[in-house]
Amino acid sequence: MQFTHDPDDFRLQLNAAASRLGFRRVGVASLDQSDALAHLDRWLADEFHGQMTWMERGRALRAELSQVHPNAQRIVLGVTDYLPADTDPWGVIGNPEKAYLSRYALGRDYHKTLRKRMKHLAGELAPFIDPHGYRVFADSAPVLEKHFAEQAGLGWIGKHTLVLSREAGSWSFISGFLTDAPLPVTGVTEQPRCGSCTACIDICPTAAIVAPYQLDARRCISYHTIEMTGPIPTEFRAAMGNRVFGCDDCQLICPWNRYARPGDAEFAPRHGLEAPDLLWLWGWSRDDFDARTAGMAIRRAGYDKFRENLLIAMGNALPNAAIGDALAACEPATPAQHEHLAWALSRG
Ligand code: B12
Ligand code: SF4
Ligand code: SF4
Repeated sequence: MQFTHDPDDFRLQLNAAASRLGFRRVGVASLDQSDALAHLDRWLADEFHGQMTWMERGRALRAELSQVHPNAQRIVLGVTDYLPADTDPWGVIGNPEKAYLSRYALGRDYHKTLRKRMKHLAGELAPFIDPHGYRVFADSAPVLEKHFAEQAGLGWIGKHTLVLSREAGSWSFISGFLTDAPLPVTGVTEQPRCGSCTACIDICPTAAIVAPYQLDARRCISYHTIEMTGPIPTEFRAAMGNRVFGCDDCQLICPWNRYARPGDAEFAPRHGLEAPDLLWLWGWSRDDFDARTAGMAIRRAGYDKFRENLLIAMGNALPNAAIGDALAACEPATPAQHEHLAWALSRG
């Protein structure tokens, strides 16, 4: 298959279609990833992935993208902003009676929404290359998304390991598709602009960014509150504060996020979860949880895990009479809840 159209015209049309579909920026990269794979191998060898054994199992596929999509030749990546306006993140983090949920998780689950948009975008390329075989993804395929986003010119990987850009910071999701079409690659990679800044490393409550560009997930609150099962290690519990689903501190402090754009309406907060009272969340039944998290990323953690996280935040809120009473009345449903409850009560 050959690409016979004018590459500049292609880029213009690609950008126009992408912005109609709600992507701030898109780009096309080749599949070269040797340096990134070396970093991945070191990360796995250091066991920084913890219980995320799917990262280990997916290593071979990440390295051989033609196994993820047959005859893959190019990868198209897009970024979509999600930061909701005026949700006062530091105000919530600083108030122990509230619970902090990551800003990415306040609205609709991005996985489905962005895969759908990417599918539309892939379809819009038909005038240039038809038919082309493609596979869309949004954090849903074994692909080193950040590396390719960087290669496609969408930003650079910061010391906190997230992709950020000069025009809009890091509050963005990455999604894309692999295609068997030999599309012209776009753009130049963005000049890294972390310089001598170490703000994200310094502020991390659990010292999870163990060196610039290296994150030990086993220390990261996002991993503790979303990915891992079982009791969260004691050494991290006090530092978690009231962060009950994910963590944003390394982004909140980043100077480039002064340029953040307002988030896509699809990811606007639902059910008042931008600043909920801890006790309101604790009062949720399983049915309440199911009803109020339908179509949202929080649903993935599950009710029991969510309450395991809440118990730690409640321990961190003591002394507080109402929260103390709720803890005293708690009947734990999982071994981790048992352990977190005992820890929380010990702080009263
Ligand atoms: C596993 C995972 C996690 C893990 C581990 C994170 C990590 N840094 O690896 C945990 C659960 C901790 C996590 C947390 C979060 N995640 Co996450 N996660 C992923 C996932 C599935 C894979 C990431 C991966 O490949 N890790 C492997 C390691 C090797 O990669 P890495 O640390 O990024 O290292 C790269 C560079 O830093 C560099 N590098 C590594 N070592 C070195 C050393 C030197 C010297 C140099 C120069 C470079 C270098 O090379 C590596 C490869 O490119 C991606 C989706 C995807 N399929 O890519 C989403 C993804 C990275 N997550 C995302 C988000 C939003 C988050 C959170 C913000 C959610 C939250 N608010 O709680 C946090 C942020 C925490 C943080 N500071 O990274 C977004 C990031 C979007 C963006 N703008 O970058 C992604 C891309 C999902 C998406 N499709 O939007 N995540
Ligand atoms: S998400 Fe939180 S815990 Fe994880 S690296 Fe960033 S600041 Fe540290
Ligand atoms: S806080 Fe500083 S070091 Fe960290 S990503 Fe932002 S600019 Fe880079």
